Amino acid sequence: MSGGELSGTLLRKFASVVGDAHVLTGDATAGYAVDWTGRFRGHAAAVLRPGETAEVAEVLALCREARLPVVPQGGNTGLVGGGVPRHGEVVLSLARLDRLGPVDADAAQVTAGAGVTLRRIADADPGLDLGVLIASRDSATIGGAVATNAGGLRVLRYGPMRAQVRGVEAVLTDGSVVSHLSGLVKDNTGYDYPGLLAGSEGTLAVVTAARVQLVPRPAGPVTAIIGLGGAGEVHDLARTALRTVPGLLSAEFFTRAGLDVLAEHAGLAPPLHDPVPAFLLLEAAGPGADENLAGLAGDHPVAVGTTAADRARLWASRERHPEAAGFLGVPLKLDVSVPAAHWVRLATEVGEVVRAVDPGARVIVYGHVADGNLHVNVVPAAEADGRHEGAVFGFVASLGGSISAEHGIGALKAHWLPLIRSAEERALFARIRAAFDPDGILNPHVLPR
Ligand code: 2HG
Ligand code: ZN
Repeated sequence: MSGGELSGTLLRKFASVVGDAHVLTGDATAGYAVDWTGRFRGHAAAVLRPGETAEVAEVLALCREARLPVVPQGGNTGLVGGGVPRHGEVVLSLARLDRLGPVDADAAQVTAGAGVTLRRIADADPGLDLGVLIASRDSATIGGAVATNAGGLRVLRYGPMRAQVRGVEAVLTDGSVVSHLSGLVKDNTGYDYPGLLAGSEGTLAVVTAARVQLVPRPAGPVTAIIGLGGAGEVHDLARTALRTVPGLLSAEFFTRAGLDVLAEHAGLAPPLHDPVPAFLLLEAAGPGADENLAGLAGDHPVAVGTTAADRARLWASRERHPEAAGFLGVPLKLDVSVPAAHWVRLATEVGEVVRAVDPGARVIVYGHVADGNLHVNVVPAAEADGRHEGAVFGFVASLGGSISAEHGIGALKAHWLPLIRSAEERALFARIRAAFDPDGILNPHVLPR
């Protein structure tokens, strides 16, 4: 069965599980069928909004019985089309699973339903914080962040989402619930399926809750934006910061090109008045953080913020970069990483690589310099027929890099997975997938089978 053909009987069965109000069809599904960039659009056969894990299990069992493809969706902040029903699938929205447990102060952990936003988890305890910080934290939910192994602005310090996960509860397509939420740090009792589900992009099981390790809230954070001559200087200074600033939390890169777009279209005030081409944002916490950052800036132009308001103002220059390309057109968001030694080449040459296949394309680069991760936002002038992805991913592969540093493969990159994963690896992926979801109903168009 495919989208648009759901029988009244099946819709009534769904409604008997989740309630009439939570089976959406027709126009009511529109917001669930497009990503926020507008790049990925589809059509949902129906949107189902269960409120309990048991309802997720019943709904999935019904979908399996009907061989109905399902796209799990959290806050719909993904950038690779992984949560959009591009082929008329049923959308399984986990937004209503929004129960946040009490913080376990002894373990510094909390259990959150899949629909809890990252902001709520970060704010759950005044002395603790979530190690993963992403710009979309007000909408992005923990289920989606686990399923995509979200990265973000503090990976250099705390690692990606997988590193924060101490356990998950998830529903398999046969309706069975697997749950391992005790949060033990040491627990060698079999396969680490929570680790496997992290980054599985909704292809193996539906994550309904996660047990998350929290980190001590950074004390006295200081944010600095340093103006530099180019990506080479950014890379060198970020390396020095990694070696010499013990409380370093973030090392972020952006350029004047992106800032100019944000100034023109969003009225963003530039952080520095000096006409420098490249910027390094550093954030550090703990004793000596401000002296450490001032020492690193040396004679370069620098803006420093220590109050919440000043830091937020400085961060806006970096955190609003994902919006910049959207002011120029419908962007392609390519998210790549390379070994540290090649990052400067990637950052300086990728614009030319894109323009070789589309001379009129606009390219805005920024990213997480300490992780070798660059965001290449492309606004095509020529048809978006795969030429941009092909050019960038081919270049990245030639540098020994990855075509997805943090956003996942989704639908956007599925075609290029063989560039960086061998036939043997992909065969193993397929076997794992078949073991979890033998009928292939979960996100069938995400990650090739
Ligand atoms: C970021 O680092 C996000 O800001 C989004 O990963 C990147 O929109 C993008 O391309
Ligand atoms: Zn990022």
